Amino acid sequence: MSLIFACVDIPPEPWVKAIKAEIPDLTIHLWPDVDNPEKVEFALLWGKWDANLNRFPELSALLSLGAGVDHILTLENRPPNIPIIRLGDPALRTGMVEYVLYNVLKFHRRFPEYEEQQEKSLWIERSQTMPYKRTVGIMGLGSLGSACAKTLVGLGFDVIGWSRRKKTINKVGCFYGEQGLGLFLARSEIVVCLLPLTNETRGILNTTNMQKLPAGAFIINAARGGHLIEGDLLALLESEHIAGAALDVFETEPLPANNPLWSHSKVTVTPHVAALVDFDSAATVIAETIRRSREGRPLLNVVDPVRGY
Ligand code: NDP
Ligand code: OXD
Repeated sequence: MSLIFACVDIPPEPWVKAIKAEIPDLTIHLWPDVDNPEKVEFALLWGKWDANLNRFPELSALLSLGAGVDHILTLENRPPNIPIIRLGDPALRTGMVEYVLYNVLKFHRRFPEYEEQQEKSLWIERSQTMPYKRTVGIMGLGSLGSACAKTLVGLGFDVIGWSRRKKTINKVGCFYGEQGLGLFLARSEIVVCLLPLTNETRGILNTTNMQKLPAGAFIINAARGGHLIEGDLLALLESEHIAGAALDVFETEPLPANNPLWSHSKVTVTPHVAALVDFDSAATVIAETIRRSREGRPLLNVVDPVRGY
């Protein structure tokens, strides 16, 4: 039994070590070096690449090295009918809550304005808004979105959320479906995108939708670059309808040096690091998938390829 590690730009050594510590008898091949393709049962995948997985006739699961699976669903030669597993690493929730909290508090407490003042040695006291008077809207109430929503509720924010299906989360105003989107956006003073990238959600942060946000709203995108139309955001920052943005993900990554977002005074750029996996906890989750598959037990975190997440 073996696993093929096929992750673009990810150094394999720490992964091999962490997974082998969990399952010592698992052979791990590094793409493209495989002597016995017919023995490969699992593929651990990340990034955009053109590898043909049909080389492995005995594949029994495609495992994502991250929570997102858009990179697997868009693989040109994806073998059909093989379960796709998203990474349910608890470290991702921790990291995402920290990233979202940091940026929500930054915008809520007007830190971009104080940073600008400091550059000019200006001592100006700005008004402070109580968190219960600040509405934070979370797009996507899944594993990451609901963890962020609950943390923000704990700090006293007025939290609303938007999902595909109806949801109930204590103290979170839940909107859902296309019919709920407009009402959700109209109230979101700080909007956080934590949606998966699917045919339905691609380009969702466009001019039409961002114009529905209250004037002076802030955008936090920690999901996928494909959710946000960068040109639309730049125009709305220019018109001051959007007051600022924290962006962790981009249509093209790494973000090209000549992209205007890098130097925009109202935009904070981070290099897709909002939530990073932890080798040890991720390896435990990966090993659990492999054991379940070997033992014929139901797999966890299985993706619905039609739904796209
Ligand atoms: P989940 O699959 O747990 O949750 C997805 C949520 O989005 C669900 O609430 C789902 O609704 C909602 N959703 C999906 N499609 C729609 C739609 N068409 N309309 C409204 N709501 C929709 O995902 P995670 O929380 O684990 O992760 C979200 C994304 O975050 C990942 O797909 C990945 O792209 C990104 N990510 C980014 C990281 C980073 O470092 N920047 C790190 C980790 C993840 P419902 O509840 O009704 O099903
Ligand atoms: C993920 C990511 O999907 O890091 O886990 O983007």
